[in-house]
Amino acid sequence: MNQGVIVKGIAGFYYVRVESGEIIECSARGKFRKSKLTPLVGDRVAISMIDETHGTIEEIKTRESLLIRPNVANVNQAIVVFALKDPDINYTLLNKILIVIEHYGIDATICLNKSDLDDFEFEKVKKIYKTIGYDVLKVNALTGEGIDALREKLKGKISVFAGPSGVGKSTISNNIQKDIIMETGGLSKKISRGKHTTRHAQLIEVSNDTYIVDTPGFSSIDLSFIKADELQYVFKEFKVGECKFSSCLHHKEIGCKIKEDLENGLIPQERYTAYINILEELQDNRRGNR
Ligand SMILES: Nc1nc2c(ncn2[C@@H]2O[C@H](COP(=O)(O)OP(=O)(O)O)[C@@H](O)[C@H]2O)c(=O)[nH]1
Ligand SMILES: [Mg+2]
Ligand SMILES: [Zn+2]
Repeated sequence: MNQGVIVKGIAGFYYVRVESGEIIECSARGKFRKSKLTPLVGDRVAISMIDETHGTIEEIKTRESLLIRPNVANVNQAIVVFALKDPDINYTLLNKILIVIEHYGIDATICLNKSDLDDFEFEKVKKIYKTIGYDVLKVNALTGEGIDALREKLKGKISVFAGPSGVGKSTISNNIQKDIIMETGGLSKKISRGKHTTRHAQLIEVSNDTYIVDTPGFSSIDLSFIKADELQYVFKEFKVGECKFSSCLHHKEIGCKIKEDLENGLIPQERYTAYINILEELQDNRRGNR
């Protein structure tokens, strides 16, 4: 049996990249349909071969994560792209994206592009987000500066890019792919997209066992699926277990450990402010929905 990863799916066919580097066109065993388990791009699978280029998916490995939009399994990390300038960083959006990523249980790396336009904002972002455990990279997608460090972060993982439009996601992604093609002497196989098929996400192989998802994730950030009293758990710098009040929202309560951490500089003020703003937004939504 061959092991591989589904890099594309179209109309009931799945394209599985196997260990030899070949792409095998596969159909799935009927048992998956019966158990309502649909193979997804990103799934790690075991296949049996029908002939040299065709196979059958026999087994789908347990998924480590599952994104809904784009619908991709086993994404390990999100590269959250913002521009240092043009457009300016929208911190509310950055925090909301990080919340969604935490909710999915995948890692996040913050990638700040357009380093040529600014050298002041980067230190500010780094100070806030490195403190709380996110890696913060600086790149210039036009010159390729910083792209090597980003490529290093991608190694051995399935990564999705996220961020608002105009920040340089496509330019970064192209830059990464361009270098890959040069590395492999033009052998990199880009799978052509069928002209009349629905647009599905696919994986682009950038080096051995290293993939990027071809469409950006988290395009619209709707946090209404998070309950107000659960928001605290997706702020990873909040040591919520240490707050002595079990139902504390760390807002107006007196003697709260989170607010103590804030005063002692263990939680950045910007993050606490974001927490309060989003908390009130979630509470308002609930009231509005009644
Ligand atoms: N000055 C500068 N412009 C950049 C850089 N990277 C991308 N751009 C420009 O920013 C604009 C938006 O880039 P694009 O990749 O389409 O952004 P996307 O919407 O996030 O995919 C384009 O005009 C790019 O040429 C950079 O590092 N520096
Ligand atoms: Mg784009
Ligand atoms: Zn508290």
